Amino acid sequence: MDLDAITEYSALHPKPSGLILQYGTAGFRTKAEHLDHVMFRMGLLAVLRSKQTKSTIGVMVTASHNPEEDNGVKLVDPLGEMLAPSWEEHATCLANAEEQDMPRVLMDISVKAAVNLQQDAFIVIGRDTRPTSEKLSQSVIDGVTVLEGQFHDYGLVTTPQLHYMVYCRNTSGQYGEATLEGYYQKLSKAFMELTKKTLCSEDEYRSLKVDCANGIGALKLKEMEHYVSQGLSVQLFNDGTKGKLNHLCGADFVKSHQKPPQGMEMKSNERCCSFDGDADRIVYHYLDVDGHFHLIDGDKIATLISSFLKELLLEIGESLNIGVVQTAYANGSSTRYLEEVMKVPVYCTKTGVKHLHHKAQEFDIGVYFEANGHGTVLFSKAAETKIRQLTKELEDERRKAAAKMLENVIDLFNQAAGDAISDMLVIEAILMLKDLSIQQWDALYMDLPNRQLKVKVADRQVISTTDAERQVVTPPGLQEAINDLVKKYKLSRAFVRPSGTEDVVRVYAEADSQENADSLARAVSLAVF
Ligand code: NG1
Ligand code: ZN
Repeated sequence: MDLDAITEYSALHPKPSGLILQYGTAGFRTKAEHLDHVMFRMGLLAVLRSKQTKSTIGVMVTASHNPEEDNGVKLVDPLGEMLAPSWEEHATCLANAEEQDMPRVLMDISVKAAVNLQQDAFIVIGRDTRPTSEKLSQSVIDGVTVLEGQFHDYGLVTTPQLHYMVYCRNTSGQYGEATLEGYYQKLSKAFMELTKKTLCSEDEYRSLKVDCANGIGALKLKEMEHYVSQGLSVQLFNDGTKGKLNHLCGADFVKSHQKPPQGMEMKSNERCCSFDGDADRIVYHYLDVDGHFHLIDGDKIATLISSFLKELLLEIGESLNIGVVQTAYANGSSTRYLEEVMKVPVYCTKTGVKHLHHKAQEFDIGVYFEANGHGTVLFSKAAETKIRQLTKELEDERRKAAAKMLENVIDLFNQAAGDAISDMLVIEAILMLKDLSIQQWDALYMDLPNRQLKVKVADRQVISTTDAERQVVTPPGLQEAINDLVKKYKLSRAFVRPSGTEDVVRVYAEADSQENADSLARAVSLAVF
């Protein structure tokens, strides 16, 4: 390691003294102007991680659904998954080291993590459409170069596209080709195969309105459009040509305000969806004939997908186990429907996709979605091999066709990360195949009215939780206070937890009516103070 060169380059990306940042649930995220040194240092860290794992590592510059003025960075581990927890700690140490200490901290990490500095390193870099992203990704590249890592800059890509590239490169191209063309080809081939014999050919089923949050999703959907245009016609709104990123639109806005996005013309009963700013989340929505807004969130997406997969398995006659993974934010009605009506086992993990992803890996088929629309389906290697084998071996035509369908579903899901484009294509295919309208899908179960609030407190870390964040441990007395409030309402549930991405405590409540959910959420917020 050339410490002089590191010191010299680091001086071009100086750390504002005293600034402390945390590698949180989604990496580092804050105002873009505070991030230059973090980007440079994450370039350095990615090289160490790549040397240690002898694999390609990804660096994505994005702040997802956060305001346009923010930015962020996260590292992507070899199989496209989130950075390992011990390296999150290294990331935090490195980002917070004062200028003069940084080279030493870097050395310490490489010793602690037993990094062989002679090993080659390869980094892939991607960024979203924020005005600050290009310059910040250049700072990442500076960090990579000073440690003599090789790199490929994919430029503008969605977060899940970068995860896909990392996964492809570390599986010798078996998963797919590590190019955008490879990504579009793989997904569109699976989608077209799946939908070529669909029941319905009416235009109504083939057209979908997409709110792109004025983000990267718009650019990438435009690139992809012609690959799938025979099966699906997408009409893009909030494509970034006029509005501001994530402002009054996008999946996060729609989910948290339970309102239609601005900038989208919605007629009654038209099928619409919203991506978030880096296109790893998706929610669906529509207006009914009375003009009422209906949100179809990650929970209902998980339900649609798992019921489709269960039926396919039944048809194939193969007993692979399916598990659905949710967080405490999952609507109580969805959990009840999955367990009691669909009879699939449901598990609850802490918030943050890495926890859900990890749990979903325990099943032959692991379906995971956060209520906010971030999720995917994972197939174990054994299950995938079995299904591919069945498509060749089965003689019964119906069973064979079902196995082929499942094979295409495997190819259509992004196995590395939740992906709005891939999820959208899966959902569209299922709706076409089942001849389901958005209203019929919505009617699977009725969401319990719910409310999410944010509370600003002096130190959010005084709140600690257990039981997948559903119970408060500290401060003492708070859980009892919540229990007493919950008892006052019917069909009610409430919990609080410190956010991993914002300096707030989040409050969630559900109850038998919107008024009651609102009132419970407000009462719990007051108990938090
Ligand atoms: P925090 O800020 O920890 O609640 C939010 C989302 C998570 C996840 C992360 C990363 C909610 C309630 N929380 O985390 O689900 O998506 O951001 O983007 O939606
Ligand atoms: Zn996102």
